[in-house]
Amino acid sequence: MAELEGLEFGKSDFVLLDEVTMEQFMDNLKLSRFEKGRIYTYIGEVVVSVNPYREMDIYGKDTIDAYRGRELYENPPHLYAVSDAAYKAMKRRAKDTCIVISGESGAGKTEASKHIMQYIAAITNPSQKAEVESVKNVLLKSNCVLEAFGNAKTNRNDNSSRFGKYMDINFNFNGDPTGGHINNYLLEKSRVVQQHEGERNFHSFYQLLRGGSEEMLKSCHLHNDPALYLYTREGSAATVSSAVMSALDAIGFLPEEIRSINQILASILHLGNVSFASDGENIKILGLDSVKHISELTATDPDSVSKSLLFRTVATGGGEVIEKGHTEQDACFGRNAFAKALYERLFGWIVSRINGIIEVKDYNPVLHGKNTVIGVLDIYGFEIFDSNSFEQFCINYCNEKLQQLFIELILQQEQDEYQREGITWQHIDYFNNQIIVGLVEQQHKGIISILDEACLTVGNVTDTVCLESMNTKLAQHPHYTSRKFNPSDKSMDFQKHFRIRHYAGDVTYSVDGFLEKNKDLLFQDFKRLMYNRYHAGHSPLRLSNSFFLFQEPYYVRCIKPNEMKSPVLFDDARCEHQVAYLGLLENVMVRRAGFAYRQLYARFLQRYKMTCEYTWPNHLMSSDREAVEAIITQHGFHDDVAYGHTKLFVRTPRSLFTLEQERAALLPILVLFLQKVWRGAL
Ligand code: AOV
Ligand code: MG
Repeated sequence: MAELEGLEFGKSDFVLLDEVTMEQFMDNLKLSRFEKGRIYTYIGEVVVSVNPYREMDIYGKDTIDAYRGRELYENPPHLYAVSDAAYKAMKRRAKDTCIVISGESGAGKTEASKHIMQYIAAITNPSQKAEVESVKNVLLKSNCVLEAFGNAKTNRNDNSSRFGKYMDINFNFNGDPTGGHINNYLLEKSRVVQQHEGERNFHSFYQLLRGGSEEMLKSCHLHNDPALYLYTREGSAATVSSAVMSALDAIGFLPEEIRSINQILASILHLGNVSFASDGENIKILGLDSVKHISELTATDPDSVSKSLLFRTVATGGGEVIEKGHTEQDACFGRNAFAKALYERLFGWIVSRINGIIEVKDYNPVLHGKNTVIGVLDIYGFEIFDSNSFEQFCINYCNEKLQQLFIELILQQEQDEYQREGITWQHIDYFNNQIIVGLVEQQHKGIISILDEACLTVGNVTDTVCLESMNTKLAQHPHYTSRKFNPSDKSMDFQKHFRIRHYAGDVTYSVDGFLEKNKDLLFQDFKRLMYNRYHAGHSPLRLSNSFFLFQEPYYVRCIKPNEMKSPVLFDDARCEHQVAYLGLLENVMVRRAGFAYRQLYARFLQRYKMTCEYTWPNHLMSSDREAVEAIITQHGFHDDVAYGHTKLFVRTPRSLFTLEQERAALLPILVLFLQKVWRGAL
């Protein structure tokens, strides 16, 4: 528990509250912490972070130095302390760790992930080896590129992540980064062709138009005004940086690759400007110049481009293949689908290219020791808009799943372990959102199964028919409703809407386009990612529960203080709502009654036996447990521990810290001793 801050900053760990009530929690969060510029507070090892919406002077080199190698409770709460804890755990125990960042859209997840990466980069490679420096450089710069292509302004966040990101950093036995891997999940590609009012397309388009050199724009037949292109017309032109081009260069993209990226972006913009007119019978292309540019930029024949925009190839009953003319509506749909697919592949290619550059090469476990990993998970946050579609459904499901993992690990497993170990324990109740996860993913009855079934059904199954099927199958579900069950609710349409009571709030979804989007191949990947619980290998199944069996997770829980992006406003109701649905109060209760540290008797003994005369070098007691009791008694920590069937439980980290210090002080003496033994002096 962090104790070094003065009393004026309240409790730096919510576990220390006099009473665990919502009132005390909120007072501490708002009055003692946020309003005094203390944006981080702990619940044990979990960091609660409130977005300050202003530059904070807490990320400089001095701060990094203050946290380097220190224990959590030695300094005021900070992301750096948790990053250091994850790093130390990985290094000391050769264990993979991960940092999971959650919170709603605009709560500060992506910023947190960047600070974490920066910290890890800053504290590693003290000997400045060139190859390690270059890996670190690529890892840091890749954020800038991923944000350019995967982030956009939404109504909730000016720099909103429109994809999920899980970044692995690999370390050698020295604890220096040797490489990494980025997994990206479900890019919101519909944004390429359409944005909500007040929102923008991906940053990359504006960066190209506003930041590209005159020569480059000319070669792509572009003008620098986003208003000239259908796909960027809606979004106002905010200031853009051209940092992305230099980042691509610094990462190692070749000049011709950068040129190709620009050409694909330009082709997408030109595609948007192709429109169609119908004479009643056939349709024709308006904007042949755009077609010409596309064909030049993609090195294809203009006639083939036109043809692919106007016709589709269909198989007849007799096995023949014929070309069928599009209707005007089909043609627009096809054009948009093409633009989305192009962008999606471009994004996928950029990520795999970065991965190719940073993948761990020539690693020999025999020579270099075990290769360990720290993962940083930064997904798109829970979001509710005026109109919510399939994309929001996926994003919110993803958040629901993350909350479920948090509950399982922090609230459930912790309590299960006390029970298993025979530790006296007052059970804490909490809301388990498994029921909502089930509503979405349950086999046969869940929403995804219903959608899959509809997609497989031959014949004219429409989104509305699918909604009816959901209404029938989910009528009894307490977290599902639709107009059918709520005839008086005029905010919902019979044919169109259903509502899910999510852990973070009610969201009304419109089923328009659900089936089409569900068929999408990328979504299939996303589903596998979420579903598969037993895959132990590398991505793309990182969010599955088995993930946590192999990695030790650390949590950052981000809170958005207000909807205005204001640095001074703390909206009590909105914040309290987030604290409630994130389960933070329950987290405090479990933690408070709980124990910060636990270890198997044998392992504890192995590490600390040198600190006690009765256990060094070997003990003569009848069990390891008794030997551990001897260590604890000698240090006077008896009141701070509980003895389980197989493990020792330590309440506060301070006791452990004392033991660690003593061990560290004794180590040089021990080394001298051993050297003498080896030399035969003793
Ligand atoms: P998100 O990742 O949680 O939303 P961001 O990390 O993008 O949210 O944060 C939103 C904005 O809040 C940033 O662009 C900054 O202006 C500000 N901000 C966040 N954290 C800090 C900080 N520590 N210091 C200063 N400003 C901060 V989303 O990706 O939309 O779910 O999908
Ligand atoms: Mg983000």
